Amino acid sequence: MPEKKQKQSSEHSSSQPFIREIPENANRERLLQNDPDVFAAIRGEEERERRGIELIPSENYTYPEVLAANGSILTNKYAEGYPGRRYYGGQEFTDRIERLAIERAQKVFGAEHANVQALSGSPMNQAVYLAFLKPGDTVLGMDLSHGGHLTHGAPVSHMGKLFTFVRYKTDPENAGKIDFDALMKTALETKPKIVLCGYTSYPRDYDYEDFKKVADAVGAITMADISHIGGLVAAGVMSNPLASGFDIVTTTTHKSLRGPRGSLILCKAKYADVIDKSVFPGLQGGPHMQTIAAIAVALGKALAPEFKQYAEQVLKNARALAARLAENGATLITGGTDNHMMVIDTVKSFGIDGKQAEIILDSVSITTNKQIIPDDPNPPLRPSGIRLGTPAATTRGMKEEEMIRIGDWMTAALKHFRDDRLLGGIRRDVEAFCRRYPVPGLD
Ligand code: DSN
Repeated sequence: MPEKKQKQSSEHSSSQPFIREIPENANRERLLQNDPDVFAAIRGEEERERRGIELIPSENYTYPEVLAANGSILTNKYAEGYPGRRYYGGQEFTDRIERLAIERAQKVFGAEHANVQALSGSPMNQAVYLAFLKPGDTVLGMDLSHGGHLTHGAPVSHMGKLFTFVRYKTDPENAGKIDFDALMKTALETKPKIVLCGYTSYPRDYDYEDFKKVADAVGAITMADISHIGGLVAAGVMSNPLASGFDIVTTTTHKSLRGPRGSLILCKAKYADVIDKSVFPGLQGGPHMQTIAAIAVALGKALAPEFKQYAEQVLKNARALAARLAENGATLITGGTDNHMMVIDTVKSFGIDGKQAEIILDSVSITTNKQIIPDDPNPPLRPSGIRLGTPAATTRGMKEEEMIRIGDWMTAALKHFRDDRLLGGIRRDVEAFCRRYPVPGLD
């Protein structure tokens, strides 16, 4: 090898980094100097997240380490393909990162195969449908108003137009139970290719074995979208559909899992190839390597014993908050919760719709979201309820005692929403209370 080249390669070896370490805040400082408008908006959001109680059940505060990976120079790199099989050069580190994310996902969830590239929740589910279905094929999925997701066949979604989604419902008067005899009958009549369970507003756990029986009776693939409870399944505090023999499990990584905005598709080894090809090149181009690095970090955290304690506390907090809200006169859809979330029928409880309730709670620095309830007579932008959950508040260190205070503030505000003085007082109390609970990545 010529002398010059040898010298270059030793200069650039990983044991002798030739880049300077950038001081932690230098990039923020540059943003402040060069784009004060964007900087100010980010600062505003930081302050909002610190000042109030975050109860949207699909949100969380991620780890500082995830923020570091997600904001890294990995955003510069194109990496179409999979580790060891890329289309562009320079993949030494991206391959290492993606392999780490895959191995950790397999370990955390007990999965035979993991794809970590789908950009977020919607493409993740689309990739699964497109892997197994032809246009017009049938999927059995949960009705949107009973807790299903937009990508589970809502008529306004592209997937709802491309495939035939047949909806099943729950019995809100009977703890949200699903009638599996009826589901079996529907499956035998409609011959779905996929039997899908999963939710965004279903406050209960599933019996995955029953879904599997239905799917097996018609030779369908079993698919569970556990986006909301991904962290709780990872920690082993809620049932894992893979343990019941499910074929495909999808989850976003930014909800109870506390990672970056991304997703995982977990599946049996026999589906690895069809799933990987469906994500790339079927649906997407270059994966977001900064996100994949941040997913690897979050999955590393999920393997630690502290994460199980966190997940257990999320559930305890949800039970405590649900119990207090019910004691204070709130009507909870299905009568309670088995997971991290609850849905309140605000029309029945307080005589106001979900949009009004969301605005009232916003005004006292408690963030929730308006929510349709089963077979809601009201439209989605003015539905009959709100949805709330405990992952984010638990991340800040709040426990059952704090949940009781939050339940009291919420019901006082919703019952006496015309009393501006009372609302002002609650807001001050909430904001003073929040100062005691640090936000990871900010405090
Ligand atoms: N937007 C997410 C949720 O809040 O459940 C799912 O897409």
